[in-house]
Amino acid sequence: MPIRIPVVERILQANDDLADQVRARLDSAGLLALNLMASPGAGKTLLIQETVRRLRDRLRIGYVNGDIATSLDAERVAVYDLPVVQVNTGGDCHLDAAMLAPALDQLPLGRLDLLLVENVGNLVCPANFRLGTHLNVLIASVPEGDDKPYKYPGMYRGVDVIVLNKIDLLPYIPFDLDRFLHGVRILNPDLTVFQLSALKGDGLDAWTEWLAQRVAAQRRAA
Ligand SMILES: Nc1nc2c(ncn2[C@@H]2O[C@H](COP(=O)(O)OP(=O)(O)O)[C@@H](O)[C@H]2O)c(=O)[nH]1
Ligand SMILES: [Mg+2]
Repeated sequence: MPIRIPVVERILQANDDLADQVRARLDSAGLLALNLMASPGAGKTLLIQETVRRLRDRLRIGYVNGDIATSLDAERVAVYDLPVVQVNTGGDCHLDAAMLAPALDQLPLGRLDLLLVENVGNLVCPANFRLGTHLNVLIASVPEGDDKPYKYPGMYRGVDVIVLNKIDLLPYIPFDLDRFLHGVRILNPDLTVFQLSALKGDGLDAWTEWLAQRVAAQRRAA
C-alpha cells in the first residue's frame, strides 16, 4: 500500500479556510485591509508611518505588525495614536491567517476605514500564506537591485500593487528602472506600480490619494 502524506497542501488549505473567515470579518466591517510585504529594510514601516501621517485626518487607520520577536516597528507607528497590535511569530518568517485572526479581536474593526498589516520582512514565505486582506502590496526598494522580480517571481506574481521605494537613491546606486519594470510586467502585466521615496516624500501623494480612493470604493461596496 502506498503511503500518502499530503502535509503541505493541508496546511495551506487550512490557512485558506481561515483567510476566508478573516475576509468575511473585514468585509462585514466595511474596511479595506492591506498586506504589506517586502524584504527586511525595504521601508515598510517608514512608508506606513508616512501613510498614517498623511491620511489620519481623513481615515481611521489601524495597524498590525508582524515581527519575529520585537515590537520596535509597532512602537514607531503607535506614536500616531492609532489602534496598534503586535503579532510575534516566534521565529516564523511570515504571518498567516491564524495569526491575524486573534489580532483582529484586539481592534475596533467597525470603527476603522483602513487596516495596514506589515508582514515579516521576507520575499519568499509571506507569498505562500493568504491573510484574507483585500490587497497584497509589495514594497521593493532601489538598494535591493533591479533583478528582484526575476529572482522572486512567486512574490512579484502574487501581488496587486508594487511600491518602488527609495527612489531618492537612484543617482547613487546602479539600478536599471526599465529592467526592473520589465521584470514586473512579464510576471504581472496589469500591476499598479508607484515610485516614491518614503524618506524624502517624492511620489507619496500619488500613493496616498490612490489608497484613499480604494478605501472610498470599499466603503461604497460594503
Ligand atoms: N534613502 C531612503 N531610506 C529609506 C527610505 N525609506 C526607508 N528608508 C530607510 O531604510 C531603513 C529601513 O526602513 P524600515 O521602515 O525600518 O524598513 P522595514 O524593515 O521594511 O520596515 C531605515 O533606515 C529607513 O530610514 C527612502 O525612501 N529612502
Ligand atoms: Mg518594519
